[in-house]
Amino acid sequence: WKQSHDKDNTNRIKNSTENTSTICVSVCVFLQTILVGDSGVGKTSLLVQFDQGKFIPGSFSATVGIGFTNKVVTLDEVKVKLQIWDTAGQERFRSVTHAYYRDAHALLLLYDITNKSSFDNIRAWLTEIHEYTQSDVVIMLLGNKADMSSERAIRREEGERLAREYSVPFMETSAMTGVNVELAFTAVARELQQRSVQQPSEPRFQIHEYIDAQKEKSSCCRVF
Ligand SMILES: Nc1nc2c(ncn2[C@@H]2O[C@H](COP(=O)(O)OP(=O)(O)O)[C@@H](O)[C@H]2O)c(=O)[nH]1
Ligand SMILES: *[C@@H]1O[C@H](CO)[C@@H](O)[C@H](O)[C@H]1NC(C)=O
Ligand SMILES: [Mg+2]
Repeated sequence: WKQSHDKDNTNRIKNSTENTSTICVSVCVFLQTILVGDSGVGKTSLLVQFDQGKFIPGSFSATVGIGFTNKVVTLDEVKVKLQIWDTAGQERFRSVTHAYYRDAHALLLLYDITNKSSFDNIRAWLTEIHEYTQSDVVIMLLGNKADMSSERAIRREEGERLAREYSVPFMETSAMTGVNVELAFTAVARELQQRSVQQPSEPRFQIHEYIDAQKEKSSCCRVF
C-alpha cells in the first residue's frame, strides 16, 4: 500500500467546507477521516477494501506513521471527498497522530473481534480521542474481521454495549469479505455532509437510523 496523492486538484477547497457552495467545482464537501485502533486490527486492509474493493492478505508492515487516501463518494447528488488517514497504532506514533486528531471530522475506531486485547484497549483509545479531537467529531466503533467467526473472542453484543455506553454507532465489518466496509464510510460521510448543509433549527441527521435502514435493505448484519 502506497500513500496516494491528491490528483484531482481539489486541494484548494480543503478546510473550507463553510463556503464550498461558491467555490465548489466537482467535489463539494471535503471531509477528513482518520482510522485508529491497535496494530493488526485491519485498519490498512479496511482502507484498501474501501478504496480498491479488494482484500490483499498479509500485514501492511510498510504502514509507517501516517498516510492518506482520497476517495470521492456520491451521496444523493452531492460529491463528498473523504481524505482518509491511516495511522500505525504503535505507541511511538501517537504523538504524530495527535496533530491529525485536531483536524479530523470523523474517526473510525477499530478492534479485532478475534483479539480481546484490541477490544480492551478501546476505552483508552476513546479517552485519548476525546482529549485531542474537536468536540463535534463523528466517531464510529467497528469490530473488524467479522468473517473469522470460529476464532471470535468478542461477542457482537459486547461491541454494541460498549458503543452504547459512549453513544457512538457500531457495526461489525470485514476487510476480507467487504461486509459493511462501504456502509461504515458512507454513514460517516452522510452524517458530516448533512451537518455541513443543515441549519441549526433543523432536526439533526440520525446516523443510527440511517445505518439501521441501510442494514434492512442489505439484510446483512445488525447494528443498534
Ligand atoms: N480474516 C481477516 N483478516 C483481516 C481482516 N482485516 C485485516 N486482516 C488481516 O489482519 C492483519 C493485519 O491487518 P492490517 O490491515 O495490516 O492491520 P493494521 O495494523 O490495523 O493496519 C493482516 O494479516 C490482514 O490480512 C479481516 O477483515 N478479516
Ligand atoms: C492482539 O492485539 C494486540 C494489540 O492489541 C497485539 O499486540 C497482539 O499481537 C494481538 N494478538 C494476536 C494473536 O493477533
Ligand atoms: Mg496498517
